[in-house]
Amino acid sequence: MRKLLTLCLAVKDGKVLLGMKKRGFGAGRWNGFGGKVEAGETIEAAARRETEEECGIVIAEMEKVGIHEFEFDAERGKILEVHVFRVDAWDGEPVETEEMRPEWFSFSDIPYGTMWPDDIYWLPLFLAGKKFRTRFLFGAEDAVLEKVIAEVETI
Ligand code: 8OG
Repeated sequence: MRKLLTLCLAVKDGKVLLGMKKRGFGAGRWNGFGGKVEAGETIEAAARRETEEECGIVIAEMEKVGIHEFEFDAERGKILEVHVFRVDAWDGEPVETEEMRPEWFSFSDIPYGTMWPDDIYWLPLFLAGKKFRTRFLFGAEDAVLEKVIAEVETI
């Protein structure tokens, strides 16, 4: 079984916009914005919808830069396929919502200690403008048990 999700990271002037997830899956961690792709929805439409819902900005320009496949040891066979977008232009200003508290972070000051444990392996590629495909297997307490990180030319 495969579930499609999106993850959107806005960048501007050497900073990336993250949000502190306040509830649900990944609560207590800084992350980009995104969520599940709904039935009948394109991946891009889901990325726009979730980003607006979670921090109020309306995406004007974005590019797909990566695809992750996440699997949990306790739930083998269920793959979370997360499509990652770099957001280069948008309308509005980020605002706190019930789900996320947005904040800008310098590329040199990313809070990896309070992010998903896989992020430290691929976010540097993202910040360097690379495209990537990854696979991660998580164990207890989301420890990374296996990882494959490939830089690619096209997504
Ligand atoms: O709808 P919901 O908030 O549950 O969607 C989960 C969000 O978290 C979605 O944007 C995809 C993202 N996400 C995962 N796993 C991981 C991960 O390991 N690292 C990062 N950075 N984001 C993840 O589902």
